[in-house]
Amino acid sequence: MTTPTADSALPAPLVGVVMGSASDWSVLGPACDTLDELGIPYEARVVSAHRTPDWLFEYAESAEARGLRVIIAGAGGAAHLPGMLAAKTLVPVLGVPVPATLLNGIDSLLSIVQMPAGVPVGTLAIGKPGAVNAALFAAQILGTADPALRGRLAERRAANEAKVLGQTLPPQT
Ligand code: RP5
Repeated sequence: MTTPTADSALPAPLVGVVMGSASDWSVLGPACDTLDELGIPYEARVVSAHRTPDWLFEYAESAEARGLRVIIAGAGGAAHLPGMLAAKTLVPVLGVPVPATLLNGIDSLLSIVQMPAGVPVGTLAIGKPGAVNAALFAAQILGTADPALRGRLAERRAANEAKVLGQTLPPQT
């Protein structure tokens, strides 16, 4: 099946970044940027639970054998993509609610977070902050078995800390 792709330049993806529609790319793109920054190979694909259900099953069922260790799944509206993926694989799934409807992502958040007991989906914040945190969470999961990656994460935290500590407030007007 041919779907839009935007893979990392590195070979052998460890993280699958999937989204329900190409219209979700502006939200999920920052997750890929964060994975790039940390040197984590990924693949990015459009996989729709309701428009391409057979492709969803194929993607989830082949994920582990293809070497994926974490899946980041973003979707808007009813947002059943992360839960359906999680139902078909033991690879951990991190769900990112996308603000795609008049409900601004609250619908997606509630749909993704309310998985019944038995099939977990790790749910992040709505929109780009959730996408970036999903990438960082994926990095921390991979980092449990990759000391060099843990080091890069620690450097990133230290750089953010130094940035905040170096901030000064402008004079009040
Ligand atoms: C969901 O419906 C997608 O994840 C997207 O957020 C939303 C709207 O999709 P489009 O109609 O823009 O393709 O399946």
